[in-house]
Formats: sequence, structure tokens, C-alpha cells
Amino acid sequence: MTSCFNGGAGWPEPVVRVQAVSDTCGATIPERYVKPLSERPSLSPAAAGGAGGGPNIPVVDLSMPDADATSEAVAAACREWGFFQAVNHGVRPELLRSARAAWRGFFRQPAEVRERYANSPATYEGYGSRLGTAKGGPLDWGDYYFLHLLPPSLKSHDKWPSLPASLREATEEYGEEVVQLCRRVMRLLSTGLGLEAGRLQAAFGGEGGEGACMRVNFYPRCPQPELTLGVAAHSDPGGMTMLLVDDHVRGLQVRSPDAGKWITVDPVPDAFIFNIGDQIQVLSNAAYKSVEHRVAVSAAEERLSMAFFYNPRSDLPIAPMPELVAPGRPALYPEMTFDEYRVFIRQRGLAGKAQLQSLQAKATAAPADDPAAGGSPSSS
Ligand SMILES: O=C(O)CCC(=O)C(=O)O
Repeated sequence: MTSCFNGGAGWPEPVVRVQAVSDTCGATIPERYVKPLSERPSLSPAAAGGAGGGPNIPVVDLSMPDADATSEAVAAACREWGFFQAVNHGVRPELLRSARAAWRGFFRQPAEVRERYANSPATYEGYGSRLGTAKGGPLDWGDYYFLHLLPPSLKSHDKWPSLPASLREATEEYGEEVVQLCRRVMRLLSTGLGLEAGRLQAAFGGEGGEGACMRVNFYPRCPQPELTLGVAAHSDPGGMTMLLVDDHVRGLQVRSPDAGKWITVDPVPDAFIFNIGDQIQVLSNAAYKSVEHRVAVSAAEERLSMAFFYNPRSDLPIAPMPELVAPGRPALYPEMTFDEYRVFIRQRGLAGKAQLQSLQAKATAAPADDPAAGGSPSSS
């Protein structure tokens, strides 16, 4: 069983690949993957969103990025839902398909090949099966591969799988195009706030100063999908996320503005599912929402998704932009770098909206210039 375990790389206990669990567990999933009743996914038609005839995340056409109507539609979606599906986004469909096929090819490699890239909690780079380092902590029904694309100093092709042979080139090209798309959306988000088009990008450290990384998630078939989650409820800690999912397998569930009901997203083929992350919620002083989401898994089909995280430069102080702070609208968050913020995520794993809420509590309890209001996230 050495091919299923990675016990020596700094994790608190041996890491078992969900792919191996799925292949061997029969009809019952191990206890560690069973979520408490209150966290289990809604798989009923009522949660089906668009497919069930209910509300769903907006679809926004990005074919005219300079039109006022485009920034208005982006801003309305991000204020209300924190999410939208981007169509006519300018990234070639062939590239979406080749990147997705390459990564599916990686997860189909023999276990010995995948294990060459096993990750550790020090950086999370590589092939992994858990987030968070608490011994005995809950596990999600998914394996993943995590890698860096920007800044160039963090990118290393040697840390990317060499098999299948197309993977490195497809990932490189995909990353370049998605960064360009993220920059276009940053302009739309800025103008949607009534700011100059480059304002948000400047707060991220300018073009060339930003960070980008990607987590490719692989959710094997699960015999009891009603008991577990592929990724537990969380908001994304970074700036924003461009998610590419399997066109035909649903799984992503988003908290709707309507009393926080979970809605299952119905993927539009070749669209990106875009969402605001915590850093843009902070910069926009909560005008744009970083909304909780989670992933349901399927008994019938495996699923692959590629989450591209676009982030501010990691050592820049991030705080509500002064233009969005007014006497009636005080700064809701203290200043903190993204490096400081993600310490929390790495130690504790995903925790719904707990971190952002604790920051907000600190900011509203102490004056903005009180040094105690800007403490390290790991201390919260
Ligand atoms: O697989 C999905 O649909 C979403 C994945 C996700 O939320 C994440 O990787 O943070």
C-alpha cells in the first residue's frame, strides 16, 4: 500500500489518497470523510438552482470589456452574489480543453508517478489530499495538485508533473491567458466601483507584481455523496478565482443572497466560474462579496476542476481603499498582508468565513490606527 500513503512529508499522520479510498472502500466511506449533519450537501432538486428552475449565479458576457454595460453587469453580480459565469471571455476553448485533458491525464497516471510529486504542509506545492494540519481533522473527498505561476520567482516547471507530456506546456499557455483575463476583469471591477480602471490592479502591486497559483481538484466517484463534500464550505482567501469545471458534471454549490441557501451551479460549457476572494472584499470595503462555496461529489462520475487564484503581491498591506471609506462607511477591516492572512488557512484549513469575520470584529472593536487591530491572522 505504499503507493497510497505519504506519511513522511510533515503531515501529522499518513496521507491517504482519495482515489485509493474510492477504489477500495466498497459501499461505505470511512468515518473521517463523513461530515456533521449540518454540513452535509443538499443533493435534492430544490438545491439544483438553474436546473431546478430556481435562481442561479448570473451569466455575464465579457465580449465587450470596454462597454459600461459590461462593468455594470460584473459589479452587480459581485455585489449581490460574489460569483458569475463568464462567457465570451477570450480564452480559446481549445486551450480550456487541452489543459483540462492534460490534468485529467495526470490523475490517471499510476500512483507511483503521482507520488513523485507528493506535497508537504510547508508550501502545499504538488500532489495533495488534505488542507490543514490538525491531527485527526476532518477530510474532504478530493485529491488536488497545487502549483505557482506568478511571481516568476515562485514558478518552477520541475515542480509540475512531467507526465502526461503535454501538461507543462498546456499549463503554461493556460496560465498566461488566464492572467490576461484576470487583468481585464480587474479593470471591470474597478470601474464598477466608480474608480479609475487601473486602481484595483495598483492595489495588487501592478501588472507584473501580482501573484497567481492554481489548484487542480480531482474528485473520485463516491459511494455515499450525501454524507461528504469534495471541498468543505469556504471563501477563497486570495483576490479572485477563475474556475474551470467539467462541462457536464455539477458539484459547485454557492450560498445564495436569498437567506444563504445553497445553490448548485449549472455549468455553461466553456465558461469560467468567477468569484471574488477575501482580499477584494477587503479592498472594496465589502462592496464586493467573497461568498462561501463548497463542492458536492457524485456516485456516478468523477469530476475535475481547475481553480486559478489571482492574488495581490503577498507582502503589500491590504486594507479598504480610502476612496471607499467615508464617515458613514468606516473601514471594515484592518490592514494586513496576504502573506499574513494565508498563515491562518495553511494551519487551520478551510473554515467558512471565520477569518474574514474575525478581522472585521477586530476592526470595528478598535480604531483603524490602533496597532492591535492589525495583528497576525494566526493569533485570531
Ligand atoms: O471544484 C469546484 O467546483 C470548486 C473548487 C474550489 O472551491 C476550490 O478549489 O477552492
